[in-house]
Amino acid sequence: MLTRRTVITGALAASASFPSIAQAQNPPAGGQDGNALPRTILQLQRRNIGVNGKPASVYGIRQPDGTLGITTDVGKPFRVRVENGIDEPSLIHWHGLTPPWQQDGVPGISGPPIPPGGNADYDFPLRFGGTFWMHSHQGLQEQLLMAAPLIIRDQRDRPDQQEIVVMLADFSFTPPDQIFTELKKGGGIAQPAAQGGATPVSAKASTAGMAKGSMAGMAKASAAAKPDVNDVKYDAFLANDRTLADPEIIKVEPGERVLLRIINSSSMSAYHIELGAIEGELIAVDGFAVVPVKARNFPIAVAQRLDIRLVIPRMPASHPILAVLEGDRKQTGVILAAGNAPVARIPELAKMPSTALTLDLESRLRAVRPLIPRKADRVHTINLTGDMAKYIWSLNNVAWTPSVPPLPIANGERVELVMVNRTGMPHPMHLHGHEFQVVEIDGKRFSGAVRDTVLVPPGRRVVIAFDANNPPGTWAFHCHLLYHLNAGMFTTFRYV
Ligand SMILES: [Cu+2]
Repeated sequence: MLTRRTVITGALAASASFPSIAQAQNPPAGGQDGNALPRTILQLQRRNIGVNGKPASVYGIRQPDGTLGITTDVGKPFRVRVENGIDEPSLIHWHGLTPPWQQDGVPGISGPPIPPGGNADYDFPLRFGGTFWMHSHQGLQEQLLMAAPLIIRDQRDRPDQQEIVVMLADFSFTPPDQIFTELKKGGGIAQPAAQGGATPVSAKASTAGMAKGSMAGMAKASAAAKPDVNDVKYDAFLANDRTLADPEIIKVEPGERVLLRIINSSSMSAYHIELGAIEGELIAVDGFAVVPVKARNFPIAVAQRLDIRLVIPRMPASHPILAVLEGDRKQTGVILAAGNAPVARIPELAKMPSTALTLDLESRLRAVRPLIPRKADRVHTINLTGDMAKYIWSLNNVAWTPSVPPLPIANGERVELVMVNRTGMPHPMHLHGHEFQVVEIDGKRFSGAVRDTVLVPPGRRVVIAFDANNPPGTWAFHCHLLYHLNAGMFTTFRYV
């Protein structure tokens, strides 16, 4: 049976077998700096935050001046030095960007992790702008908030709007390796009844109860009838490191335009973004423009981003921007304070439990710049598989180890990935190094969003297309739920 230890040691063994990649990192300091932009230093650090009135030691990715992450401009090179200031190896993935494969930040795939006290340099062109993020791909560090915004401004960004980044995270006082051990033992998991082997659980059976459920109905519903989400019981949900007991309060001007850049950096948690009385305009997902969609709430799966334009009403008022955990009442958020209105305390529980995320919005999204229509040169079918009871997660029934052969792709091909979720849980699937387009949901073709992470709910079939335009190398493809990834729901593509 696959254990976390075998995955981790396997990854280390794999990185040890890639000595040539070490040379791709740490080029001579200043070797190519010349007159070009200076390198932005990003320090991997321990830092302390307060959660539920208690101190918490977490990680952070900060510039020497304290700035979390990076804000830069499209067209500039991404010239960064990562300095590892923590006491274990680490490596940072630039989620959604398209660097050369050795700079993609996946330990054992792109290169070795950076040892404590070491550093690595990155330098590649930024092909597009938008809302991205960075996070550790090493072990379970992401659960300890080793993540930060990565914002690339472009011509879409109007000078007359205030930009507000909202970074969502799930937090536990339990150490991440203990969370994983308990998941493997079945502790703390809402176990669906009678789910033995890798048997598909009917999506309709597991979500219909929630969709229809009143609170009373929910309370009576058996575990099997609840949506199979939220298998980790978190202590808190954070928006910009804070809970609603002490939320970030952001000054805005009545009548002003705001661009919300919402980043779901949670390890395991998806949300419904609730804008309250304000109607927002969704203009991009995962950094890529979509035909605008107006609504007061929007779903966001793990690792996804939403760019939402708002116009603040002219009356002085405070406007909570909330993220309600899917299938639950727990919520987090920030408060936009316009004018001199009092800021009301927002409870940490919503009045009603929310539903599990669906593909309703995904199926309505349309890319502003879709891929050029073209027949696929290569199609890979990837069944999302697993065993909830043993907490083994896999692709095509193979839990990843470094000896799993990569799936082939070739330069210049149009590749389609047919993802079929044969488990009872939703999986947000992420492809590294290539933006993709959602082109089919359950047999219906359409010109959907261009993005880097797409949710595949239980029982559903989602097809994505991408151009194999970032050779050579080996690229990760995985479920972005941290403990699913850690359990083996991961594979690679390799240019052949
Ligand atoms: Cu998953």
